[in-house]
Amino acid sequence: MRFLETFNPELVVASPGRINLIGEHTDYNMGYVLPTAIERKIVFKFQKNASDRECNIYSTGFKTGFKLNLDRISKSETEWENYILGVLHEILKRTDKLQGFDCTIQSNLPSGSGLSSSAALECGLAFGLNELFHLGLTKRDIVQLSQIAERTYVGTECGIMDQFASVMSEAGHVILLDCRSLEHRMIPIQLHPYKMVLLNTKVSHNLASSEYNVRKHECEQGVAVIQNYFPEVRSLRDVSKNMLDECSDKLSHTVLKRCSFIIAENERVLQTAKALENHGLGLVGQLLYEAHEGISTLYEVSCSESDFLVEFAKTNPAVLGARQTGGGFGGCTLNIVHQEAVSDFVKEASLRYLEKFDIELEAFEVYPSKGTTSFFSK
Ligand code: GAF
Repeated sequence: MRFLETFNPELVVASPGRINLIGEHTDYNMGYVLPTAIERKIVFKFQKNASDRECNIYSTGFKTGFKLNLDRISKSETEWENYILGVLHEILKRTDKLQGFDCTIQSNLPSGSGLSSSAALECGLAFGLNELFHLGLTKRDIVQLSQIAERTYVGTECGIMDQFASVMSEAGHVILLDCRSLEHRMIPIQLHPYKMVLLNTKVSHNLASSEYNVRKHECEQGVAVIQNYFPEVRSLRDVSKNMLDECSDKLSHTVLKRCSFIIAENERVLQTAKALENHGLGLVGQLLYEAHEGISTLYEVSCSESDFLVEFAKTNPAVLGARQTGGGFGGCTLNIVHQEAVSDFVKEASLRYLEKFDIELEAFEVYPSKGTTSFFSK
């Protein structure tokens, strides 16, 4: 693209991916989650350009880019462009201060791996434009408009967790987030002598986005039935196990499984937060295994590759717990592994995984990291 010849960026933004320690699919059920940003990120570089409305976006990884006009924003046929276009659409609804800009994007965050490269892309763009043009958006605005962008332009009816974690996280902490009120508490996470290790299955089954929305609708179907008995219920977050038991024969087998998972998972988030505060890492590990069991058998958003890695982790006494993290159908498993055993664990897992699926496993340690950061380079 032409602008690259003279590109002289004035603002740099680092927009991180996230892991979720526990609390999967609870966000759109208005429950609790326990995520944190990681140090893998998307880096944006921005400059204002001379035009009023023309913008250029270039991805150095994909080696491709596109031009757009702020007066003619509409959905694209190219999926990744829709994350950008959706955010611009939402910003333009809120302010008329946006003007022409050029931007490059570079990532070391594997996409489609359950680490939320989507939210990093949306929030990093919104964060950068907010600084570049003094739009006056709060961090919470950035989180919320990014979520809406993903829903309307990409079509995933996502919850708020990923955007919130990418923007708001603090180093050394996980966020206990109430996805209904957005009240949150930073919980210090002391893992020593354990490490968090991600094993990337390198599969992202294309069921992921279609089945995601199906799960959300199944939960809503459950709520609609439960409300006949408990009218005060607004979402699965308000339903206890006893309440569900009372309505169980009115729910289809599938919807009952989905609801059971969400209710138990929500409880597991609160138990995990408590265990972290009491340095009960052993219990955290056990809850991770329980969560994966539910993800696989009740919510049915796992896959044979993730299940294999979690089962493998269970055979190693140096692993406290493991589960698939993120939306599902592949991506990464999160493992809590004793620091002295990490290298053998990764070696053995890689060998077994290669033998079984003929795929080279990717493994890396992650640390709870700070949310979006930026600096002006001029
Ligand atoms: C995806 C979504 F974007 C999140 O909102 C969340 O629902 C997650 O899947 C599952 O916990 O990452």
